Amino acid sequence: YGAAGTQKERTFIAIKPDGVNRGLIADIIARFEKKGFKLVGLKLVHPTEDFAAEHYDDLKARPFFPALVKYFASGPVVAMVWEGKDVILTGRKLIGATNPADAAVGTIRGDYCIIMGRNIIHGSDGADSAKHEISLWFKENEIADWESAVHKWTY
Ligand code: RTP
Repeated sequence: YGAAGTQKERTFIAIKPDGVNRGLIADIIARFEKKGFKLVGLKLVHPTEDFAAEHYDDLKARPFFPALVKYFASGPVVAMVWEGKDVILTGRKLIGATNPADAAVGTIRGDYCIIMGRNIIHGSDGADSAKHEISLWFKENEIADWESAVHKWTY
């Protein structure tokens, strides 16, 4: 379940504190929804610095790591799990390049931010990190199963 390469592929997406603070939650969710992906996990969390450091553990040797941890723990974050075919890679395309100055117009970062240190959104960069990040942020029973939903209730 959640396996890369299938329609059940899953990725972890987080709207960072600046994205939340600037009122971009609905717009960002709308972009993923309109693309056709399924939202299967969603919560608003204010990460501690320890948790932020764990999330960005692979970057701990980088000079910008302390600033990154402070930024990521500076306010509530919208943590999400999105599902669909190729959602990891396509999600990264919707997000745009890490440096907003290089992000194409029409991408989330290309449209809404200017600098690398305030780039409003995170997305898993591969199957392994997606799996790791989803398990770090979500318990098994916090992930919704759309197949069991009663679709006839929507018209
Ligand atoms: P993310 O993990 O947040 O989706 O970003 P990414 O894969 O596009 O970029 P990554 O290299 O993993 O870096 C993680 C976040 O660290 C901040 N950063 N600052 N030189 C810098 O000041 C610098 N480089 C990276 C960004 O917030 C980046 O998203």
